[in-house]
Order: sequence, then C-alpha cells, then structure tokens
Amino acid sequence: MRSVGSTLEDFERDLFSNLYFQRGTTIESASGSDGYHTLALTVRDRLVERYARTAAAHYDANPRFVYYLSAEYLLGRQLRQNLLYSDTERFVHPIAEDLGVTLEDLESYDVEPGLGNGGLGRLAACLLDSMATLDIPAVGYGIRYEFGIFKQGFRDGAQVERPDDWTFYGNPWEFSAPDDRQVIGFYGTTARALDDPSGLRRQWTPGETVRGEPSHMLVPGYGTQTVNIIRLWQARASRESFDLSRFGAGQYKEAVEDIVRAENISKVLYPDDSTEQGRELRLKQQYFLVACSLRDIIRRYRLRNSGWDAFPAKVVIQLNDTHPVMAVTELMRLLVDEHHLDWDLAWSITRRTFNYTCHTLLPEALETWPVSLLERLLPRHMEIIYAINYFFLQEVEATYPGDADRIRRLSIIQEEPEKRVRMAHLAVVASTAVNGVAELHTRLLQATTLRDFAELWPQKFHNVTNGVTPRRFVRLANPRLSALISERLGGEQWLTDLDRLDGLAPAADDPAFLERWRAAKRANKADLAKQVEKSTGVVIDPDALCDVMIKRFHEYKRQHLKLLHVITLFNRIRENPDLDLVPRTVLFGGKAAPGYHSMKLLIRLVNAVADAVNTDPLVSRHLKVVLLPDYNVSRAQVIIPAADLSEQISLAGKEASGTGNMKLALNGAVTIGTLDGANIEIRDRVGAENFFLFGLDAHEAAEARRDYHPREYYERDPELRAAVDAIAGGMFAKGDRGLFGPVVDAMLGRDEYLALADYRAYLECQDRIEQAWRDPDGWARMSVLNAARCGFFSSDRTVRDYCDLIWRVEPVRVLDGG
Ligand code: CJB
Repeated sequence: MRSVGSTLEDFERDLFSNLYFQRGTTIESASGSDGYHTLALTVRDRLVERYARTAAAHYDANPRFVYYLSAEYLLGRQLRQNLLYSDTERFVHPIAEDLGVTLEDLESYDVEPGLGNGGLGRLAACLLDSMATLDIPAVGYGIRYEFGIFKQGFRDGAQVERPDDWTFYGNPWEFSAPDDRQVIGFYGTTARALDDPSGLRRQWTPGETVRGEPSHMLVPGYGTQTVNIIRLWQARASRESFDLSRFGAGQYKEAVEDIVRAENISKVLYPDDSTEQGRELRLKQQYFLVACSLRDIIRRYRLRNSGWDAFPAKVVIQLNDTHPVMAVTELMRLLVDEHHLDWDLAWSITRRTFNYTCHTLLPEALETWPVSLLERLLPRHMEIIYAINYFFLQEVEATYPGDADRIRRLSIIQEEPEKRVRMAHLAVVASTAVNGVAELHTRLLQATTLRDFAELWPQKFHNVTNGVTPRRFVRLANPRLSALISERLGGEQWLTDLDRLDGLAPAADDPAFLERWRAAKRANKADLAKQVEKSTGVVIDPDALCDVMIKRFHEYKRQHLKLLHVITLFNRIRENPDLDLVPRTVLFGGKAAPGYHSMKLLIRLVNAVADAVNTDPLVSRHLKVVLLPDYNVSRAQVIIPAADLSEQISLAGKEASGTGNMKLALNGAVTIGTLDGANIEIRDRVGAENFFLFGLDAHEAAEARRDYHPREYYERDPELRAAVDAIAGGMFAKGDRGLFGPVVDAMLGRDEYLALADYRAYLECQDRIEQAWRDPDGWARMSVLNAARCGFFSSDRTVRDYCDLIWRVEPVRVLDGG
C-alpha cells in the first residue's frame, strides 16, 4: 500500500503533483477551480489510504455489517470536514498564504450534494458519520440524483425553483466503480417454475432492463482510522439502447428514447408525484435503489461467506423510512426464485435481516402504492407481497381468531377506496426491530399509527432518539465556541464523548466565561449579518436577539404561528412608537415542496411581511425579518452558531423528533417550544428553567381537535384578530385582499394544526423571553447550560443505541498505517 506521508512537506509535494498530473496544469496558469480540485484530491488521497486499510481490516475480520438504505442523504460540503478528519487543515493555511489564496476562496468551489429534502436525509448523514467514528463496519446506499434538491430563489417574494446541477464542475470526492455495476429489471411477466411443487417459486421475465452504475464517496470517522463509504447508484441504459439505425434515418429523438427513459430514473430527487408518470418514476427509483443495493450486499457477503445460513449474522439492513421497503420483496425474490431457497427459509432469513425506522406520525406521510401500478411495474414483487400477506394474516388469525376487523386493519393490502400496498405494514411485518426517533414519537407510534402491530409484537418496538454529529454542527460550524469549550474542558475529547460537555456547567456561574461565550456568539452573529446582507440586502444588528426558525415549510411546523407573532409585534410598535421592545431579528430559512401550494403562499407572505417590517422606519428600529433564500446544510452551519432563540413550535404530537432543535441547543440557543418530539427530551435535560415551554401537549391537542372552532379564538383575542385582519385586509399585498386570502381562510376555517389555540400562550412566552433577554448574564447562563446538558444528543449515542438495541454489531479497529 502506498503511503501518502504525514508531514507538511509531503502534503505540499502531493499538492503540486496533483495540480500537474491530475489537473494537467501548472501553478502559473491554475484557476481558482484548479486550486480547489487539487486541494480536494490531495486531502482525499489521505482518506483513500485509510479506506484501503479499513477495507483490508474488514476483509480479515469478516464482521457483521450495517447496510443503511436511504432514498436521501444530505451530506453537506466535504472540504472542511475532510481537512478536519484527515488532520491536514493546519497545512493548508501556510501553503495558501504563500500562494496568495485563502481557504475561504477555495471553499467557495465546494458544492454541497443536496441529495435529500430535510431532517431524514441529514439524519442519515449524521448516522454514517457516527458509525465511521465508532468503527462500525457499515455502508450507506443511496441514489446519485443528477439533480438534487432544487435551489430556492424568490421572485416578487414567491419561491422559484431552479435545478441543482451539483456535478456540473465535477465532484472530486467521488469514485466510480464500474466493475460493480448491476442490471435490474422492470415490467414484464411471471410464470410458474415447473420444477417447484409448492408453486411459491416463480420466474420473472422483465420487459425492460436498466443498468445501475455505482460510485462512492468516502465517509471518514473522526479521531480514528476507519473510513467507510456511501455507495450511490446512477441509472444508465443498457448498452444496446442507442438506436443507430433510427439515428441514421434522422430520427434523433426516437434514437435515444430508451436511453432517456432509463436515465430519468436517477435524474432528480423526488420527482413531482402529482402526475401518474411522476408516481411511477418515484416507485421506479425506490426499486432501482434497493435492487442494485441488495445485489451489491450479496456480492460483498459472498467475498467471505458461502451458503445462506450466515446471511442474517453478517448482514443487517436498516430501512430508513418506507422508501426502501421494496428491498424486502426483492430479497425474497432473489432467495426463492433465483437461489431456489424454500419459502419459509427465505422468509426467516429476510425477517432476521431487516429493521425499519419510522420517521413520522402524519398518516399522509405513510406511503402506499396502488396494487395496479405494482402489478404492472413489478409483477413478481406484487405476487410476493400477496404471499407474505397471506401467511401473515394466517398468523394474525391464529392469534385473534375471528377478529375480521383487526385483520382488515393489519393487512398489508388496503382494500378501500382502491387496493393499495401499505409500505409501513410490509416493513413492520418483515423486520426484526421497528423504531421511532424520539420517546414521544415511539410512544405515539405504539398507541396510534402502529397500534395493532405494537399489540401483536410488543417486543419489536424500540425507541432510538435521534442525534446530530458534533463534528460538523459544533466544531466545523462554530470554531469560536469550540475553541472556548476545548479550552475550558482541557482538550477536544468532547468531540467524540459529548457527555463531557457537562463539564461546562460550572462555567455558567463564571462571569468572565459568560463574557467570552457572549463574545463568540456576537462574532458569529456578525458573520451571519454579512451573509444576510449579501444575499438579501437587509442589514441586521449583531446585538439584537437572533430568533431563528429554520426547517422545511410545513403546516404542522407552524411557520404561520411565528408569523402571527411577528405581525403582532409590528402592530404593537406601530400603535405605540415608544414601546420599549427588545431589538430582535427574526430569521426564517426553509423550502416548500414545489407542489405544496399553501406553503408556497405562506413563503410569499413571510417575504411580504419582512418587506413591510424592514422598510417601516419605526418598526425596523426594533425588528428585522429575513427569509434567507435556499436554506441548506451549508447555510445551517452559518445560522445555527449565531442563534439565540430556537423556534420549535410544531403542534404537539406532529413532529417526530426534530434535529435542528438539538443542533441549536448544542450551540447555545435557548428553545421556545411545545412538548413535541425531542423537545421534551431537550427540556428534561437542560431543565425547565432553561427552556421556554408553551402550548397544548399532545394529549390536549388531540382532545381540543375534537371540537375546535378557531374563530372563537379570533373573536376573543383582539391582538390575534388584529394580526389576522392585517393579512386579510391586504396590508402585506398592497391592498389586495385576495392574494393571501387562502392563508386567512385556512386559519379561520379548519386551522388544522391549532395555531390559533396556541397563539396567546405563544405570545406570553415570547414576552417572558424579552424579560429574560434583558438580563445578559442570566441569558448567557441559560445558553451555556443548554450546550452543557445536551451531550446526549450526539449521533454517536444514537448509533450506540442502534448497536445495543437493534444491530448487535461490534466495532472493528483499523490499525494506524503510520
Ligand atoms: N422526516 O425529513 C423527514 N422526511 C419524512 O419523509 C419524514 C420525516 C423527519 O425526519 C427527521 C429525522 O428522524 C425527524 O427529526 C423529523 O421530525 C421528521 O419530520
């Protein structure tokens, strides 16, 4: 194995060598982009060596592997992370200085792979980081979408979506592995296997085949030698797809038709599913991911094992929500149809291999697929689902004889109003373990969404509270606070043992420490202010209370409740210009799904309110409102360290966990929140006196929903009425009463997520926050205690929980190459 060397001289030598031999240019003619790519390759080389040693150690140990299957990953930018993890950042500064560039300049070329939508995708990335850090043998599997999550811009305040061509300039972090490509099928017909008397084995002849081309990115562990990988599949047409004769006849479009159809599979993240074609494409993506990944998993298993008996002992597959659940039917098909295992044995292997993480409680987010679509697209898999369901319902009947209603509720097939496959049911039936992502979420899953299953198999259900990686979200995002923490704790061990943050608690009573803590926060706010001004033109005051709500726009998250607070402040200042208000910047960040019209209208309203606030000479002295465009992982890394107040105001019982809440608390933001998701666990840890709680709890919300009349709240509360009337009267639409009418109608009509019921409690809580902010030491104390007591929310702890409760895998140490 080639050694890359670990000195500054080695690094410099490799840098020039890569510039010359890999980029094919010289220092005299290199562009900024050449500089970035060269640096990336040189850093990557350090990780490649570790990866080679990891692969060798894994080959020797033949351990049990975790295979994480996820339709989404939000990895964030790679350059700074990989510099930190390879301990080479210290080399870059002197070299860059010599060459007259800065790391910041070079980093501006580092593109974030936006291969996910939100929390679920970022969680997947945090778990991969922690698995590598804990030396857990693991591979993440996903799709290499050509276009990631859209880029968000605003035109007249309305969201516009631009494609994210993230690999346009090339991706230096990626390796293609053409030898491991796979061919998979769709459509076609099935027939009986003549030599199988049971009739359970059948033969599928696909009507179309597609190639899956893998590439991988390195996933280094921090403070260890392990480097795992994430393997991403891109769809390619099979080799014969280009129709040369049609091309020769001038039929250019027709000549490439098959190629386009095949390659569309991995073209974009979550294609719009409002059309029939869109839905089919989405299901194709899901099957494409799992079919390629399973073949790869089996290939890897066979490197060191033979036969099938050891399969569940060597392979544990974690299904990240229901998107990859077709893996269950695909493994059954491979085992029964292709490897001729008897059905019961195949089923026993399958059930011992899979586990399922559920990330929601919203019924509309639980995927179902029409039987008619599956019968056409994946006819053999539909037969397998029927068979699995048949045997499963026999089990149910044996446990609850004659309970037809329960059978109907538990069935994998929903009958009304159209026959559909309930993917969550398939996942639970086929998994050893099922987990929710926060204590409340797991409890509610067992009590509501998956209640019948929890009664049938109570031992299957576990809670694994989410976590976040402190490397990216504290150390990289917030170097100032990290330096202060390391100084106080006497080292950086907290980065891999986050419970050590507890050692900061005594510093919460040390005025000198509080002063430095505040100074770090203020400097972070000044950095954020620069970025805000650059991208929106709005000037914000680094001394103002920085109040942030950063997350996807969704009705249950209640950005509209925050907006009602903003409008109320606006009204209060206009009515009483001498009001002694705490200066505050309200910062929103988040995208709305392209087809989610009510949330796109709300984005427009947020921008309109921001405009009204920021241009009003009186109001803007106390208050600024910003919706920072194109919120993503990189922007999160700038906003989170600057936040004083973290808005976690979903209706209780709706947010499965939240992870932004954890990142913000770890960076010293104080939470205003409901008793929802992981907020509850954050409050338990930081203490009720360091958390601003308001609103209905999950039980009260469910009760209130039964007989709810939002108009009564509107009639009764003059400030609420004034805020709603301001929207309805066209104050934020140049007098146009129609534009935001639907927002008002939704609030006064059904108010699905009880924003009006929680409004007064929320405002009173915000008033208490103002009081608390006026005592700088008191606030800084809360801020320190939030960080000090949130060590539990490290994704290292989450991965340990998965290992103990579900995966039962052991770490494999990779020896230093030194
Ligand atoms: N979540 O981001 C998504 N997408 C989904 O389709 C379903 C759930 C989020 O997952 C996060 C990670 O578990 C949770 O923290 C968050 O509450 C949930 O909405």
